[in-house]
Amino acid sequence: MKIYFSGSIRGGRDHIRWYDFIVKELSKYGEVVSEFVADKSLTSYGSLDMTDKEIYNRDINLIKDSDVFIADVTIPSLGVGYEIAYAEKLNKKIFCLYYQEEGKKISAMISGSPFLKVFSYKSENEISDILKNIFK
Ligand code: 6IA
Repeated sequence: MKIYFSGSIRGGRDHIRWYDFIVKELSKYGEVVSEFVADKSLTSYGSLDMTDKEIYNRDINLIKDSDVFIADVTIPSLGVGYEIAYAEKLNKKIFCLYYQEEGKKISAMISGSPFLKVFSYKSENEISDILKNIFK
């Protein structure tokens, strides 16, 4: 089982501790092919020795090759939104997770889409339960 995990990079890295936890949990169910999203050394400014074209091509190929697509959509990110739409066009199974905060709502294009399953969480335990349900 190949899992593509998508999370904000240039959109902002404030949520990285959650990405790290999600990637660790996902590794129980398959190979996470985009572990770099949770890489603490990857700041929004950059640390990778790749051009944007190389990043784009590599990530699109990884999405094409994956069986499941999971995104954390808490932090709005153009790249994450683009990848979700791309995965949708490839008919991938897509699950979006977000941290539920009082007074904040995620984009209607995510929560209103019939092609995505969306889950909110407030704790690591809730993330574990959501993923257990997805992969059961
Ligand atoms: O617009 P964003 O940068 O927030 O988009 C984040 C999404 O795009 C992630 O889910 C990744 O799959 C993909 N992505 C964007 N940038 C990169 C990247 N390096 N490496 C891998 N995937 C990426 C950016 C390096 C840069 C900070 C030097």
